[in-house]
Amino acid sequence: MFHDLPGGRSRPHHPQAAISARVQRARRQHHPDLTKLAGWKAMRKEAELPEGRWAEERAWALRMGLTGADSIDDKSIPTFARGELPHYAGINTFLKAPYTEDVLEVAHYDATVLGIPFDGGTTYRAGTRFGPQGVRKISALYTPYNYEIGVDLREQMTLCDAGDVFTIPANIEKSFDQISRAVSHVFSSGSLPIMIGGDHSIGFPCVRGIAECTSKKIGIVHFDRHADIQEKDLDERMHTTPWFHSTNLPNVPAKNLVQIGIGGWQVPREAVKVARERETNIITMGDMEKMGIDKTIEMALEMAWDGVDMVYMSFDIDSIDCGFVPGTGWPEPGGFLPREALALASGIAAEGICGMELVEVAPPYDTSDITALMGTRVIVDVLGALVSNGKLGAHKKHIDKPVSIPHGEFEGKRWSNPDPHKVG
Ligand SMILES: [Mn+2]
Repeated sequence: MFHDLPGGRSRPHHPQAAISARVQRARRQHHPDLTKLAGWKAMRKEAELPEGRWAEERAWALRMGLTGADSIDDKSIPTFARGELPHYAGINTFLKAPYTEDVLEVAHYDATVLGIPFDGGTTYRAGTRFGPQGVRKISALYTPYNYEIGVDLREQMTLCDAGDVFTIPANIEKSFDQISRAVSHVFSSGSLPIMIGGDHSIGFPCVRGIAECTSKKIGIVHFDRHADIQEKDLDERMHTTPWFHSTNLPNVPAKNLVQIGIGGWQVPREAVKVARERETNIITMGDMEKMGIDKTIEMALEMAWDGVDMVYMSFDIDSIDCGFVPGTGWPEPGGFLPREALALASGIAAEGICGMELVEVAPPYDTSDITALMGTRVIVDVLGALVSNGKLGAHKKHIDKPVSIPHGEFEGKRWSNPDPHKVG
């Protein structure tokens, strides 16, 4: 017998019924349709991925790092750690990508990571000058493969790390000029520029660096809790101002600026006035929650891409709830959950981007590298989305005004003076 419970449910009343309910449950569990799960599909998809680059990397590691000791059975292990393994060893670049010490070489890679260690635009607590180092350090944790989307970045794209821009700590404008110059060099080469900040003031020189290499129009998708669109803050172009100056550029229309996640108690009213005047598009955290992730992506893409040729992505790590990203300059509760942020960033990247920045990671306030790890994850998820949607390199056809920056002349080899000073 079953007692009817309020709400129409019933529960077994005597032992016999309880046993039959258990049997029924057991039967249901005998034939689950695993093939409907992403987990099942992803397991099969891995078999389709090539492994040639991984084999090449191991062969290269043995050549660079010499063969390992006789006692080591795995003959792919070198004496000197080179390449991906072990994850705790090595001189870190982002994802242990090749370091293009000669920046002319970035042209040979699909994407280039560029560190921008600058926190002179910070209006509360500084520390993002260590952002590139923090992100690179924890990025060594990752393999280039993602199970769920079935992508192996090492096999399916080429990535390099061009190191950092030489910023000038006490001078925002000189730093901006250096940053624009560096970004324009990478963008002109055809490689996709991926900037790791640095505070959000770098948004303006990054966009300017791209915008000057093209006659085409650029939209911006901006993830943040803050609007960052006032003209000046504390009398300078601080990290609260990048979109005011970016949308002053002739080929960066304000109507194509989409700002996602804005809200809380840190949005200056001055910024709101500018957003209203320029008719930018603000989607609050609450809007995103009500519409859902897919609808938010759809709406943001529609507004950002309306009448432009390419879209730039700016991701402020503080758009994520500060409980997950303590290492940032202006923490604000009530932000994205990590999985929401990652899904949104991937969804925007799926249509292609002409460059991206990941800003406001401040390692001095970080705990267990979690903020830097989150930043790493945003970048690799964007790369994964670009690869899996075939959008890597889509920006190249819009480079119609490439810049060329002369290099200085230097004879000889660094650290090996053929005529060293003799002591005595
Ligand atoms: Mn922010």
